[in-house]
This record gives sequence, C-alpha cells and structure tokens, in this order.
Amino acid sequence: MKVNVIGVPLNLGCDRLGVERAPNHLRERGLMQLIRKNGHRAFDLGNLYVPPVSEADKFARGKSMKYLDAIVEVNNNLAELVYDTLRGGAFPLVIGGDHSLGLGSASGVGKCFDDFGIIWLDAHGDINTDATSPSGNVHGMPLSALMGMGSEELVNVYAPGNKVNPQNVFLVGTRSLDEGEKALIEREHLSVYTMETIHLKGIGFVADDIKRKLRERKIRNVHFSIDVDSIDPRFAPGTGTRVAEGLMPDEFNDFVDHILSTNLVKSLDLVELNPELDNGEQTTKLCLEIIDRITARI
Ligand SMILES: [Mn+2]
Repeated sequence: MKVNVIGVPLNLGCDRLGVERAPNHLRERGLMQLIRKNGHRAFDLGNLYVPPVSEADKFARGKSMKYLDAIVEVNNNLAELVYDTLRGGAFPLVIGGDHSLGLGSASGVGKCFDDFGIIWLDAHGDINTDATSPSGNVHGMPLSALMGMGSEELVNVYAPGNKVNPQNVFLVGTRSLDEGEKALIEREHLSVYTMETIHLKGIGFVADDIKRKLRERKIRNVHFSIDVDSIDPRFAPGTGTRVAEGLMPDEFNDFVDHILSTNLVKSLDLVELNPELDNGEQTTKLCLEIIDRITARI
C-alpha cells in the first residue's frame, strides 16, 4: 500500500533534548528502504516544522503546561497531514519526537473515521491533565486530551471537543501511573492492561481481550500509538522516561502481530526514541526492527 512517513522532530512535550533527532536518525539508517522492501510505495513527507522557542516560552501559558502554544501548533499541522494521508488512501507512519504528537495524529484519524479506537502501548498512562501533571510536560497529557479531558487548548486541537470515546481506548504495558491518572482510570472505567496483568495472564490474553472488545463495539479502525518506553529498558534504553519491568521483545512482537492481524490498524506512531540516551545503536536498531515488522504486516 501507500505509506506516508511523517517526521515530527518535537521535544517540547518531554522538555528534554535528543528525541527531536530520531526521525532523521532512522532515515539515515535506511527507514524508507525498509518500508519499500516490504512491498509498499513509501513517501517521505519530511519533518513537520517545529517553531523555535526560548526559555521564556516554557511557562508563557502558565506553569501547568510547558511550551503549550508551539505544541498546539505542531499538533494541529500533524492532524491535517494525517487526515489528508488517510483520505488519500495511504497509511500514516508518524515518527517522533515525543508522545505529545499522539494528540495530533489521533485527532487526524478521528476526523477521518467516526468509529475508531486507540491502542496506546506505553509504560505510562499519558492521561494526566494540566491539573494533575506533576511535571507540566505535555507528553504526559495527549490521551486524556483526546478523550476530552484537561485543558481546553489541548482538547480543542484541530477540532473542538473530544476525539475518541474513552470506551475505545486501550492502554497496554502500563507500569507508572500518577495519582490523578489512577483516579481518571477509575472514573472512566478505562481498559488498562498493566504489566502486572500481562505477567499474570500473558500478552496473548491481553491481545485477545482487546480484539474481543473491538469486535463487540464494532470498531473498524484503530490508531496504534507505540511509545518505545513500553519495552523493557534492558532492550530499549534509548528513551527519556525509562521504567523497569517492561515488555520483553517477544511479548512486544507477539502483541504487535496479534493487533495487526485484525487488519484494523490504519495509522501508527512510533515515539520517544532518544538516540542521545541510547546504548550505542541498540534502541535505534530495535525501532527499525519494529518498523520492519509492522510494515511487513500492513
Ligand atoms: Mn508515552
């Protein structure tokens, strides 16, 4: 199929240098050739423009959300690019950058499909709001904003209001949740599959459970958002917010295979690779393997 690669060299959501380098880093190591090898017509749409910021911009809109204006701007543009890509019958492959970009990419998906679900593979919840975030880093808030919770500026990116029904959100690999996030999960009855659940019941059970729910809810389209920190840091050290006891590569691959076998995945983010924090090229290589695996199955 036609695959549009969209680079998002955004680090404002994690407020740490290095992740912005990941899209070019992967390109220089054969990203496009890898996708073409799997039989796709792959186009590189380049990197989205990220406005330059100064230290004064960090808290220009209050202490609770750093670099808010620039992050909103980038996400708005990303949403339009993802929407156009889907409308053109192509697969958007969004390469981060930090996970605040999930807000824009899933917003673009939401404009294209009335019924869609989000599978968010991550060590964290990314469902803080401006009221609950301990850090003010927006990469911890995109998923709550997509569900219509938190600051208006984030909730109304690209289109007014919530983009996805909380019922159709699936968090997987979770092992580090803030108090406000735990409260939101309870309140909204979110489908969260923690590492504890995965260890107890197995990744196959988790994937089957998600597939069953997608079927029951007649969801025909899925946005798959993969944070590299979902994988155990022994295998993926090159990321900014490492949490121990993550997914083993086999579990990760199993899960990806299960989810892609549904043929419901219409778009993908791969985020939070930080080449500057990597152990040599270990995590970079892993990311290329992930993209190879995924593009061989779409
Ligand atoms: Mn994340």
